[in-house]
Amino acid sequence: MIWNEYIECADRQKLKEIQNRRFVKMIERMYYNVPFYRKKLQEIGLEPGDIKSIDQLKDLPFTTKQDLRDNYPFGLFTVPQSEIVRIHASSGTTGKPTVVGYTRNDIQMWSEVVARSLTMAAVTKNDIIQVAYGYGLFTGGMGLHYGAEKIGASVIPISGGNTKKQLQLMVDFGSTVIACTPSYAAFLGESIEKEGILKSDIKLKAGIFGAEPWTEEMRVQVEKLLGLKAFDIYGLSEVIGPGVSMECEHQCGSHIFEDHFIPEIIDPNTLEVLPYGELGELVFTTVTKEAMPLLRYRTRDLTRLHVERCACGRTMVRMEKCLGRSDDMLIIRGVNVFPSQVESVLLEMSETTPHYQLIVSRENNLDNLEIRVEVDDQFWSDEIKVLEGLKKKISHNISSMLGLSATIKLVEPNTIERSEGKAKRVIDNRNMK
Ligand code: DLL
Repeated sequence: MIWNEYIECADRQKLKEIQNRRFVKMIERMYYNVPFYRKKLQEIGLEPGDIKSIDQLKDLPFTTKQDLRDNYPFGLFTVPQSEIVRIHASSGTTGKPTVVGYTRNDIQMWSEVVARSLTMAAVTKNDIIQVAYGYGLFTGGMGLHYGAEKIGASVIPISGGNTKKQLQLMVDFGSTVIACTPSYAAFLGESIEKEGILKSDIKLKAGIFGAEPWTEEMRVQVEKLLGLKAFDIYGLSEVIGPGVSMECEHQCGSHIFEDHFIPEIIDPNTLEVLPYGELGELVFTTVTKEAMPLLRYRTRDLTRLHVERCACGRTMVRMEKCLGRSDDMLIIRGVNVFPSQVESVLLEMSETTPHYQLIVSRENNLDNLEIRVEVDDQFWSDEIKVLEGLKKKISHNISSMLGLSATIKLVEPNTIERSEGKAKRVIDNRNMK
């Protein structure tokens, strides 16, 4: 068990003092070592000595993914290459990957926050954890791996995919914890029966799910399929990887490890900081990272923050489940649509599975949203009337949730491609024309 009661349950004023001290040092490191940050601060007439408290964050410039790309590959590193012990990168769908470097201390800090995260899910050295996030440039596999090792749990570094083997080892080794994306967890769950495995042979007690948005309805599904308690873990490579925040047993938002990562919520249009409780874009400033500290990094993730003390005793700010990324938000005939809203509707109905896709097209200048919904085995029917009835029901539920009509296309069980990592929920054909 790894947790830091002194920090995680600290009085908020005390926490702020720690943050301030670390923040001042970080600004200095950035200013003197990274031309990009020096220029940004000089542009607003600030020198390191002028910055004394995180209360000044609101007046400092943002950093964006584009800034990371412009400084590709190592332009934002504050230490010489000889101090870098690891390099990860996020693939990105367009353009150059986003590169992240780690010093030895960064790796230690990362292992610590992941270990604290796993402790929230009651993982101990007596657990056997199957890490089914991808190992490689993606931070999921290695991130969970190091954190679990720090706790002393037995790690199975199986990486993503190879579902048959996953299930076989899960049974043979008696895995008690699984770490993977929620969409892959759903796939693993539905494969149990198909592989002829008895649910009673599976010993899982906790799932550490993240790397993509998922809903409360999805939680219920995966918990049922795998017989475990599902926890949400959040993070992004630019900030560190998984372990930026994590849900405790009370599951009322994910606690952000604020001694390392300082969150703000901004209005993505005006860029003004919003008060606790309001929905907006999450922004992070790192205060302890050595190799690649970030100043007000815009994540594009939309959520709310809450500061009231949690029943677990932790005082660190909690973030709600992400609604989605602002770049995943579809605007269809003027209406904002997040895949997670569609997921909520579909999973509230027992006839459908957690596998769906949103396909957007444009005909005669009019947007059309088609939702491909996979029907549960038990409900699939050869009778057109039955399927038509189901289609109508989904269509009605979707339009009352979204305020938008969508074309529903029911597809047979097991026809939507399963993902081993992050699920691809949206196909937008509008720009391709
Ligand atoms: O996905 C790191 C990670 C690995 C987190 C394993 C959790 C578990 P990236 O590939 O850089 O890093 O993608 C980061 O994924 O900005 C969010 O949009 C999304 N994301 C990550 N965790 C969650 C979550 C990893 N729990 C991007 N809920 C982030 C919703 C999430 N979205």
